[in-house]
Amino acid sequence: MGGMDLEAITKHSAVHAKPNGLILQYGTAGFRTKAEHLDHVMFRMGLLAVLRSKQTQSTIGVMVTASHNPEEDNGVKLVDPLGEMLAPSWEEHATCLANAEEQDMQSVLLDISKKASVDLQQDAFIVIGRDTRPSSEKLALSVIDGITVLGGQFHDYGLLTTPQLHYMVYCRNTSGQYGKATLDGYYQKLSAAFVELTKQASCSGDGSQSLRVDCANGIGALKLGEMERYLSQGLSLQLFNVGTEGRLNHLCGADFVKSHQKPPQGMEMKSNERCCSFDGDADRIVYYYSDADGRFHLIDGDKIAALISSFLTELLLQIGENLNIGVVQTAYANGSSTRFLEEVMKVPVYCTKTGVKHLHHKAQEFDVGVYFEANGHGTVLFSKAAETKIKQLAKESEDEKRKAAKMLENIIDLFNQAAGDAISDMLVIEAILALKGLTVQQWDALYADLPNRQLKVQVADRQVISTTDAERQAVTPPGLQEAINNLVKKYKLSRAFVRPSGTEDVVRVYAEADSQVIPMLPSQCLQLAISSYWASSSVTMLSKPRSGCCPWTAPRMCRRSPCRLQVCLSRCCL
Ligand code: NG1
Ligand code: ZN
Repeated sequence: MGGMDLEAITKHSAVHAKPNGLILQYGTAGFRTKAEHLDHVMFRMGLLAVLRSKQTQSTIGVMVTASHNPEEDNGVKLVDPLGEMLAPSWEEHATCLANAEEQDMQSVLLDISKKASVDLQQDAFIVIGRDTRPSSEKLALSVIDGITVLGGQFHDYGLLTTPQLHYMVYCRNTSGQYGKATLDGYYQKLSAAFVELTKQASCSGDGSQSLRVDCANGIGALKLGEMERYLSQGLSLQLFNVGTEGRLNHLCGADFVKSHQKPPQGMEMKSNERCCSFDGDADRIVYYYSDADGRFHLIDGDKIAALISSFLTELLLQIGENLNIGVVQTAYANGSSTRFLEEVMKVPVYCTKTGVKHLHHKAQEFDVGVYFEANGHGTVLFSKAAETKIKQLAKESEDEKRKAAKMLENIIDLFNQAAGDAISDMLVIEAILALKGLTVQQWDALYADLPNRQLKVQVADRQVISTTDAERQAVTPPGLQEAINNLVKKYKLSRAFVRPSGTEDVVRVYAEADSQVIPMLPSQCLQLAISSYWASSSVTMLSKPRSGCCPWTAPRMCRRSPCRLQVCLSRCCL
């Protein structure tokens, strides 16, 4: 078949053989698992990227990273032409190709080409980036092997943050209109916008203090180090967890800080000084500080969205152009943040399913779409019409309006419009704090978070739980949602939900309430999930649980093996 050397593909594929019986799924953030199981997936994603590039007649990105996962994991995701996540129909192709047995590789490739109407005669161009994991370099070479055997051209950027790769793809597919597709282009664009934006900042707030950054022992350290030169005197940073000693994401980084609600190890914190943490591939950021009494205060993605939306709303009011603004959150957003945005800021708030592709998509519906996950992944998107209007006002309008429009113009450049980006978000936040003369404590005081807890549990089949209403309501097992509602209605401002994770083999439980009961709520919800599962299944328990052991632990208690919701409530899972 023209354009596909099937013999060469078979030969190379044998070098990247799939481990027997391994089945992987292209989840919300691509493939993720132990690095030693990923060689064949990388080779095959190289092949798939070529097909996607031929089909879209555009440059496609391949990022090798497992974000906030432990160092021994790795992963890969494809980036679509405008820097967005891979289209859903291609996620299915990716899963099919990754799981194909060696002898079926040729037919699966041909099948995808046919289904997606790929013109195999087209040229293909792929850009590749990788994080700092020890396994990433070799895995990126396997991607390249897949690209070249299908006749694709490529540019390997080497070490990049995930959002930098998204930026490169976006630049290349818009003929440089979005920016120059080089690291220098990225740093120049962001730093110029930051310097311009902060020119009018006063010296109030705590702008004169340097910002402490926990880099999760990941790529963020390297890239922030490179960027500091461009910012000259504009921003003073002190980097911690830069990867010279600790392990990636281990006891540090945005995910650790957010989920444990405590400071990372390896960071010296002085009271009331602002600190932030990136995750391992620098697409998430959370802020925090400890007060004079040593109490830790987390400022997560929700409060970042609140700060940014307040600032943008004010500027939009000043230019007076009726541009609409919307904030997009997920079920994990703290109820206080939603109330603050809706009731105090009077900004419309929308809830989507977990996973940035859902938020990104929804945010595209607005002139100004602010989206953040509570874990600190997010950005702001501006419609083309809004951008054109703002640029025009920045040139033509009278003084006050022009000043606001110019600020918005710089903000558009400072946000990464392709993906949530810890570096870009950090610069936006620092600029806003400086311009408004706000201290980190004043920012924190916008509203008080409701106490909340999350837990995750490994189960044999997480799909026994299915959800609706942006994952806020469980549909199965039957009776579960009702039981949760009955439980939480006893407490003020309380809410809880259970959902299967899209990236790990776990069920997640989230609860919030204005109450001391909060540490207990998630595990109570989990117990409800388990009892409703047992109530709805025909599985019979053989024996009473042993004391000290949870009733759902052992498969031996169940006649039907394997039972689908074996979970362990022992401390190891919580
Ligand atoms: P899952 O595993 O589906 O909950 C997690 C995060 C998401 C998103 C994805 C992709 C939570 C509760 N979930 O998804 O927000 O960031 O990973 O990385 O934080
Ligand atoms: Zn990440």
